[in-house]
Amino acid sequence: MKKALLTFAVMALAIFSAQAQMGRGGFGQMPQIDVTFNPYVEAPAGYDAERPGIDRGTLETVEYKSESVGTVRKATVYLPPKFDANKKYPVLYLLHGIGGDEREWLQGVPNIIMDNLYADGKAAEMIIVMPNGRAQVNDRAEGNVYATAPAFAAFEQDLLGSLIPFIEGKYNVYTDKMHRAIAGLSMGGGQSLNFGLGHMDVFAYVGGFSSAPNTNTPEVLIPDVAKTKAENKLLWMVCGSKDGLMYNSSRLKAFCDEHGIPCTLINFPDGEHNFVVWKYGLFNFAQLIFK
Ligand code: FER
Repeated sequence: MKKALLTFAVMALAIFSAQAQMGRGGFGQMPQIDVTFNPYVEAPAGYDAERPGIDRGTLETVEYKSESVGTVRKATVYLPPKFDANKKYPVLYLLHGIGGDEREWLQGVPNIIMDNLYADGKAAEMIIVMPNGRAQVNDRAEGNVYATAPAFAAFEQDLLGSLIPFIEGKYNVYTDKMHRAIAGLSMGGGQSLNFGLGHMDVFAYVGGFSSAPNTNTPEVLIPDVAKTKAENKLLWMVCGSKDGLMYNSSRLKAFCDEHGIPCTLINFPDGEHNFVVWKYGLFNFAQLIFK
């Protein structure tokens, strides 16, 4: 009887801790890699709240012809306050998750976060392009969205071959790697790490927020340590401490630490797989690029 009670207690504890590790990310229990995180610094109160009386940027939707998909595709574009067509801007490509499209990031009020940063003089002026990263003919987030994961990989061709040339034709923007950044949330984080580190001649600044299982292994992302050290200017990540996807970020951080590659990973306290973490990601990443 005593033994049965003990067995029950041990089992209950095991189930409890497994659930605690899974968190609300809900993507199953994954091996967690032991890693030294960078310090978490709380974002100031109101950083994501509309502030009265400040200059505001604008949001617009653009359409471009995708050579690789064979359709006309949409992207949301943020232009900074006092946008001036005669001025040249750098560009941040900001990518969404598995359940999203070119409008998903609007839930994270990127325009408000950026307007506030500009009011405080804390970010370089930039254009933000929020594309649809599901590069297939029907790119709506409908049905079993997990089955559309291959289209997120296929976005590499659309981005490099069609979207970037379109943006660089439509807007007065710089066209060198030092003036291009790529970041994203979840599937978009995986895309950013894959495409950004895979094309260091195109993007100098790379950010992954709660990056998903589409993230390549560190050995694939960084086949040449010396080259990455020389060519990448920023590798910045954040993930919620309760997000079951943490291992995608932590194994890359561990690899970078082992090989002396500058890399940041912030463990967002009690963070889940949601816009609390992703807004924080944009707020911080935007202050580090194009400077
Ligand atoms: C998975 C778990 C999560 C996966 C993708 C995700 C393709 C993406 C989540 C998101 O974008 O929010 O196993 O496989």
